[in-house]
Amino acid sequence: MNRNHRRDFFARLAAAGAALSLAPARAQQAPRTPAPFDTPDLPKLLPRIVDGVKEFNLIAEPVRTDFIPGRRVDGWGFNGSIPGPTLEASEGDRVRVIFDNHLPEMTAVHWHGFEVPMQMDGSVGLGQDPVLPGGRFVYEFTLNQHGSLFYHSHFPMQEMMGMVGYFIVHPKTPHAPHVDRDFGIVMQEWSILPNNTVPNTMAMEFNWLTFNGRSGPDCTPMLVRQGERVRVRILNLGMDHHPIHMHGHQFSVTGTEGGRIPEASWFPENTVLVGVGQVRTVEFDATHIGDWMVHCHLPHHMMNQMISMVGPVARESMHAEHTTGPVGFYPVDDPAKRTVLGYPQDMWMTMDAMYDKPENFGLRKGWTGGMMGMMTMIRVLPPDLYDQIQARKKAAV
Ligand SMILES: [Cu+2]
Repeated sequence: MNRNHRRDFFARLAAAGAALSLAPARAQQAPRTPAPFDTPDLPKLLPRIVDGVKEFNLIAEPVRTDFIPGRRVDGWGFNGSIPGPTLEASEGDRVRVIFDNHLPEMTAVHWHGFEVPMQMDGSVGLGQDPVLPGGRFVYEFTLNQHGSLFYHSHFPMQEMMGMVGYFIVHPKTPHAPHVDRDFGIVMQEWSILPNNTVPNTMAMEFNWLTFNGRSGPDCTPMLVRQGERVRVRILNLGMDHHPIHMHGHQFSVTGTEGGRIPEASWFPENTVLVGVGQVRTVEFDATHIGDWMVHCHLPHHMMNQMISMVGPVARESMHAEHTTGPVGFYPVDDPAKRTVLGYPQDMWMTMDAMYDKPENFGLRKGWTGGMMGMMTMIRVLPPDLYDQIQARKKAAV
């Protein structure tokens, strides 16, 4: 029995209800229900069942949000959220989305990657008329596929105002090996000048980069108990392709926006390039305890509130008294060092108290200093700390 045959064999057994796992250490654990899909910092849109159809109410509307405390943004999203709430259904389901347009201009919803009748595709002009302000359109289709799918406005500037969200379609037969955690991240980029709240959708220089509508250090970390198997799905809808890097573990790319990759084609990486319009799904066994960064590796995407330097850094030589730099630059005591060309460069501001969430409990003092832009964490926790954080989360509700 080769490796793939063995996997098939176990998949069949698991489907038959046997509490089996490919990981020997977890073989005794039951049951094998799929892990819930978790998009930190984003809500879910729950359906009603109407005559056997999963019915969702989706509303396009202006949304006021904060990327970090104090960075107010007026964008457009769905049901009060940027990105929009996560929809979930299963392969074979019939779904109906009652869509209302509360924007001041026309729009529609495109179901990205869905194999649906053209009239349901949300491609305005070609497949349907635009949904006018105050208007309603009812989308209805049967899900004949599974995967990390998503929805978005098909008007490009509306995409850059924030209009995208996950629509996860779970497979009829769960994938093997079983994962204990299933996380989702939506990546977006924004150009918002200081003292403005409205994104400049035409700009090509982005100074705010977000995971699930937040920038580091405000991205709520993904919490994992040591030994668990983890899936992370990463969606990109912006103007740049983002190489997403994870510290502490190697992972396999196990899926794309088009579906599951056969295991024989998996390959190891620790940085996966997620192009615009794509989803990349990665999986790994969380064996190493630690607070591991997950971030875009483009240097400019690891920063907040970027503006061009017009101060000391742009000048050839400066007297020491003029080069102390704004608050937050790493302090240099030696006046001679302050005259080094190029100084200052990187920011160092720690704001741990501002991000005192249960999920951040136990992080090293000063952790906020290095977390900016498209940056979050996977915290692989020892069982006692994991339980302690869960208790704090419960107490905080
Ligand atoms: Cu990036």
